[in-house]
Amino acid sequence: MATLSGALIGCGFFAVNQMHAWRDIDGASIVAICDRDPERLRIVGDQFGVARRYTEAEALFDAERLDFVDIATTVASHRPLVEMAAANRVPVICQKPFAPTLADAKAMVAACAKAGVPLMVHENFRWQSPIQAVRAVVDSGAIGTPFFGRISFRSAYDVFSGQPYLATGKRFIIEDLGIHILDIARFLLGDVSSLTARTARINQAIAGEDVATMLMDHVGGAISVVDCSYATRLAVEPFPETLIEIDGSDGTLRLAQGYQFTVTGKNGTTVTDISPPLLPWASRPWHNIQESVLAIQRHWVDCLASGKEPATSGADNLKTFALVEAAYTGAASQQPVRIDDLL
Ligand code: NAD
Ligand code: 89Y
Repeated sequence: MATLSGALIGCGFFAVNQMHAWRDIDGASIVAICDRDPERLRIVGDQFGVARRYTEAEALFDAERLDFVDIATTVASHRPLVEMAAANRVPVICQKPFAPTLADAKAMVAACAKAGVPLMVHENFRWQSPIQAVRAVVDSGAIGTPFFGRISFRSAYDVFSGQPYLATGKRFIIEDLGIHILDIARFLLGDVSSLTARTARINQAIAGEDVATMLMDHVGGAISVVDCSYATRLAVEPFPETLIEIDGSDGTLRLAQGYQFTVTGKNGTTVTDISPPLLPWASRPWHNIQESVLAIQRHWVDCLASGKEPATSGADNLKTFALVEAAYTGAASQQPVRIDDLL
């Protein structure tokens, strides 16, 4: 396969994982990087041996012939940068949260569609190997038709030291983390017709909500509870594990802390350890997120080569983003929100 030439925009905290993953992928290479902060540009450029460096995205697009661009900045810059990629006819990956609002997200999807440019949101949690293993069991029919799910992320891990901006926004856990867990619920149980939400702020030192509980009706008939907290102190800190319970017509599955996976079907129960691999450049406890970065970036390269739409395309991500918007409006109004009314 010919090697695709990519550029990374945004060389901050999380982009380092993306750069490691690009180095592990045969079909793609990062030939240029961009960051407004010259110090971040220097650190990442030196660490990964990238000589072509830009402090302005316009200059990057003007000077480089690119097969794709990988946007790893924070949300405020996503819309202008995605629209710049579309205007330059460059296929684009954009980090989550895709946009500040659903209206922005729709405009970004429309801009890429109009330009005929592939667009993938870096919605990586569903690419964690334990989550893929759960989906494989659901698809196998071993537990029958799912009628209930609980997708849960509860932790007291200090995410603010690595990502200080998370403490300052009016929106926190749903926009930052819940977005992944809502996406996993869609991935496992299908699209959602209505959502009811409640939120709370337990840590008074931050601006946004750090606890969210959401109840969803899935189009296929299942009900799920998605619950997220960064205010939950446990005996053993589970960050960043997503715990999953699904009950089906013929059995159940449980993905418990420590990646213990129990499946009970018509023929009995199996218990397996489905811990994710620790990649050579990864470090605990982030390793499940880090392996999913490699997986989603591989998927992007496969999709560009085959012309397939990425699983978390911009169009797909609108359906996850709508759940985020519904959770905020529903928590404010204390009323259920119909998802079709938003899309
Ligand atoms: P960060 O602030 O550490 O890094 C962002 C970088 O982008 C900074 O160096 C900044 O100078 C640069 N930047 C901002 N606007 C720019 C512009 N217009 N042009 C060029 N450079 C620009 O942020 P982070 O913690 O690395 O987070 C980046 C994104 O990654 C966020 O959207 C965050 O939600 C997401 N993230 C995703 C995961 C995941 O698992 N998918 C995990 C952590 C963070
Ligand atoms: O930003 C978040 C994400 O996407 O995964 C975990 C995180 O880093 C902190 O909540």
